[in-house]
Amino acid sequence: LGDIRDVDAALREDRIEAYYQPIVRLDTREIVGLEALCRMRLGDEIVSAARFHEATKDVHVATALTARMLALVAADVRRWLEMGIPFQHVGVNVSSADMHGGALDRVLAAAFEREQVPLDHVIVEVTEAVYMGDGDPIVQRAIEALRARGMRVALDDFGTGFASLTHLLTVPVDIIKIDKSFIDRLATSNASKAIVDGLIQIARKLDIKVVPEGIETEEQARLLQAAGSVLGQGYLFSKPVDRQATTALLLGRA
Ligand code: G
Ligand code: G
Ligand code: MN
Ligand code: NA
Repeated sequence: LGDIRDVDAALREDRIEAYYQPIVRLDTREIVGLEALCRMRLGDEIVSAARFHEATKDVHVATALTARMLALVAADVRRWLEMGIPFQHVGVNVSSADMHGGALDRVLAAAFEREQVPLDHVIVEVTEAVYMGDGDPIVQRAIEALRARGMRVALDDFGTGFASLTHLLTVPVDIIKIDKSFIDRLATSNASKAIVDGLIQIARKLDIKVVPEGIETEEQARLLQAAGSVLGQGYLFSKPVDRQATTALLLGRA
């Protein structure tokens, strides 16, 4: 596993699946969106993306995996829209290879337009590691191109890169996803609490939405709500689940 050949085989044998984790309103726990996460089927086992992350450093594997995920996600969203589910948005994760490939906005637009899914339902999650230092102009242009087509951009794992705040000066983003490491220590570390409170304030003043990630306890949810966060994501609300389970969640029947 984690080997390029394993991911290649999974792609060829149609063993890549899209799982989804809900993003909820902290006050009502209503689902407002989803994050799509790729999984590999291996016999009866479902393997998480963390375990084949190494292979996605290969440009061809990363590109093929993104293409497959986009096709799966776009088809799922079309089904949910056809079912009349008041579905707001889905986040897709993209890799450094995708961002540097030069045509990411076209690839995404083509995938969703093929399923007649309007692009304003799409959020592109760009991980901080993709930025490397201060403002890669290629990444910046890629983000601008996505937004020009009506997609929204989220900075994923926000706070883990040493230039996090600098990005807010140079890159036009719609959403920041506060990294789980800050949420883990929210209730026990004054520094974590201060940083998270500060990020929520900064985001509000910049008209950027925040999604704290990795919420596992009611105490964390309460602290985040008190700090002014409207939304949240984490195991407290739901783990990532397959398409059928996601449909049940969206219909309120889970
Ligand atoms: O879902 P999981 O905990 O396995 O995710 C592990 C890591 O893999 C996370 O950093 C997540 O962002 C990344 N990841 C999950 N799904 C995808 C995907 O479809 N594409 C890319 N590029 N990364 C993904
Ligand atoms: O890097 P990225 O933020 O895309 O990673 C998302 C991954 O984090 C998902 O694969 C998901 O499995 C994992 N995750 C989401 N919520 C929680 C949580 O509450 N606790 C833990 N341990 N992992 C989570
Ligand atoms: Mn993500
Ligand atoms: Na994250």
